[in-house]
Amino acid sequence: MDRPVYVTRPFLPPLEEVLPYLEAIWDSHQLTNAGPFHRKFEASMAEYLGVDHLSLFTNGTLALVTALQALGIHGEVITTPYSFVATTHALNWNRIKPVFVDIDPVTLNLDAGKIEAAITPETTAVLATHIYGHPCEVDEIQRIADMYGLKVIYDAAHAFGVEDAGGSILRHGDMSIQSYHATKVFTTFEGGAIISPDARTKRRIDYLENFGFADEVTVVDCGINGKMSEFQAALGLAQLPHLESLLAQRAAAENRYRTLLAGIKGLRLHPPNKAAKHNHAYFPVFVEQDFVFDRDGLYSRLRERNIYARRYFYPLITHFPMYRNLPSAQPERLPVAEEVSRQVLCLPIYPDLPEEVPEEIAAMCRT
Ligand code: T4K
Repeated sequence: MDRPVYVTRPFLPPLEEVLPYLEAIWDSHQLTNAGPFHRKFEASMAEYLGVDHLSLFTNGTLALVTALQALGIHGEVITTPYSFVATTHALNWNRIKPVFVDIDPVTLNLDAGKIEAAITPETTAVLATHIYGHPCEVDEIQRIADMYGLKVIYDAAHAFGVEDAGGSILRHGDMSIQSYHATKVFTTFEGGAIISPDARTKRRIDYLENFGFADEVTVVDCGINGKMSEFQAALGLAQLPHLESLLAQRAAAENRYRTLLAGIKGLRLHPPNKAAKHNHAYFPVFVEQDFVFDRDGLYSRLRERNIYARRYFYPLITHFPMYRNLPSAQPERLPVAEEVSRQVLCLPIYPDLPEEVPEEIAAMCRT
């Protein structure tokens, strides 16, 4: 490729659509602290996603750290080794012990069938990621949580706009978090949100993200500064009108890959997302033993052609020094995650992905 092709490329709304927002900010001098764009974007985003109680955050990681605080999670939390490291770091920041459980070989989400065996008297919650936007086994996870009195938190950083038959995937569990980072389907440069189940919980989240202030003189808890700025909110408002067409372009890119890469020996495609509405956020492929190269060989050959695929998620979180000595992090306890992590390569996918990219990758894989 003439120009580098990265795993993703954020959509930016035309600058002339953003400028009026900037002019209004320059006019009002309201830069942050729940200003008019923040309020409008929060309401618009909740409406778009089909949820009632959404609190904007400055990024997804702080949203997750705060969600765990708000729910009073402590002790041990059952979680997945196959996610972005922020999922587990958010537990660590709350001095919570992660207990890793293997993933399902098909969905690559936390294997609900293995949760019960990992529960101890210290377990207070399950933290699962809807990986690549594929919904977790939400009903089974809730059944187990109800039986053992556990909370459920979903890291929905990849699941922007994903819906199951009943509506937004974000309505499940006790809380879900989102990320609007530059690399995500929907971006405010940095950004995130917590989706709460009711207005009371949202109010508490709104206190917690603003140092715990309930009003000018009342601090109700040890909160943090997790607020989204007016600039980020303005970017969000400018992006929203473009979303549906961006999702359609992503779907077309995924279809192109599926057609061109079908039937290549040793190159396994992730099954299409079964969700009622999907966001085509990632396009992972899995390099098996009978492929012409190994996974890193394919990764390097693509780089030589200026195509920068990424190994999301390799290494596993359980390989990082702050987690690898935990008993639940031992490779023999996580055989599926270990194997998938060695095989995975996420190919570039974004709305204006040049058509030659899937063609070039397919041609290379077929040589
Ligand atoms: N939970 C999950 C499951 C997550 O995936 C994430 C974030 C979080 C929680 C935490 O949410 P945030 O706190 O981030 O809101 C990236 C992102 O930094 C990270 O946000 C994301 N997950 C993760 C999956 O990927 P890197 O280290 O791969 O990013 P980077 O800078 O290498 O970017 C990848 C490619 O994207 C670049 O090669 C080019 C393109 N890119 C990137 C940026 C930052 C752009 O074109 N423009 C840009 O501004 O981690």
